[in-house]
Order: sequence, then C-alpha cells, then structure tokens
Amino acid sequence: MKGPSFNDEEVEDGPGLRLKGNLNGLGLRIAVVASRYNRFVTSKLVEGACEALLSRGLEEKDLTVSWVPGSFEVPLVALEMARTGKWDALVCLGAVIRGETAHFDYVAGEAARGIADVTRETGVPLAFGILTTYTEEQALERAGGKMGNKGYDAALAAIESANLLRLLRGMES
Ligand code: INI
Repeated sequence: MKGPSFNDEEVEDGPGLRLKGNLNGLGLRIAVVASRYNRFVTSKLVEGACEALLSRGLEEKDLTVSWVPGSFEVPLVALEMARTGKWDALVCLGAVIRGETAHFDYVAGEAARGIADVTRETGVPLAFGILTTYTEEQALERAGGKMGNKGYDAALAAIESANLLRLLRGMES
C-alpha cells in the first residue's frame, strides 16, 4: 500500500557522489508515536506504518507504538523517546481535521513546529505523518483510501532517513 506520493526512484542526474538511505528496515529500531484523536483515521495510519516497516524487514521486537491523546501531545512524547537514544527514527502520526473554530490551526501548527524542533534538537529523524485536512473524507482518502496511506509513506521516510544518517555518521572525514 505504498502511497502515490512516495518517490524512491533512482535519478540519473549527473556525475559525482550520491548519498541516499536505502529502504531496508532490518536492524533498525523504529517507534511510532500516534495520536488517538480521530482514531477512526489514525488507526489506519498506524496500520499502514506498521505494514511498511515490517514489509521492509524491520523485526517486530524493534517496533514500538506509543499512543498519545492528541496531535498536540505528539512532540513531547517524541522528544522523550528520542532523548533515550533507543530508536533510530520515529514516525509521528495524527489527524487534525478542521472544525468550526481556530483550534485546528493551533493544534496543527504546534504539532508541526514541535516535531520539527524535536528532530533538529535531537538529531533523531522524525517522519511527519500528521494529516491536516478540511474534512473527514479527505483524511480517510489519505489513510488507506484513494490518496494512499500517509502512515505508510511516513514509515518509509523514517527508514530512508535513519539509513542515510547511519551512512553519514559512519563516513570518514
Ligand atoms: N487533536 C488531534 O489530533 N486532531 C484534532 O483534529 C484535534 N481537534 O480538532 O481538536 C485535536 N485536539 C486535541 C489536542 O491535540 C490535544 O490532545 C488537546 O488539546 C489536549 O492537550
């Protein structure tokens, strides 16, 4: 169920060294941090993410899923998990669906900013799989519907980023 937007094609774009993380999950330890809010959507994102990780060779013992109340809580829990050094990457999943008020903007904005802050502060790759949609239908389309599964895509991004960082950190200067 690879999402239509995940592009892992090889690109022939000229001479010189190319650095790219592969999509092999064997030997990686990855955690999913998932929001329970709008669970009818987020459970499908988690399913997609787990399917992607396990189908790429990640072992079940190396897969952890942490549920949090809402997308607003994702960054703090991700920060604590990233700081332990136990995981090579985290996959952050949630569904923020626009309602009648400005609440949406605050929750979506803080979740995005928080996730970006955590990944840069800790150096642990965090994949951003928080849907921000205007309707429930749009969210479901992106959680295993006609627009693919953004949980699956985010999990592949986490594997690729973790492997690229391993490559970079293992390079001689
Ligand atoms: N959390 C979401 O993950 N999605 C939403 O759409 C949402 N809305 O619309 O309110 C939402 N709110 C809860 C928020 O993430 C926190 O859990 C809550 O404010 C307590 O801190």
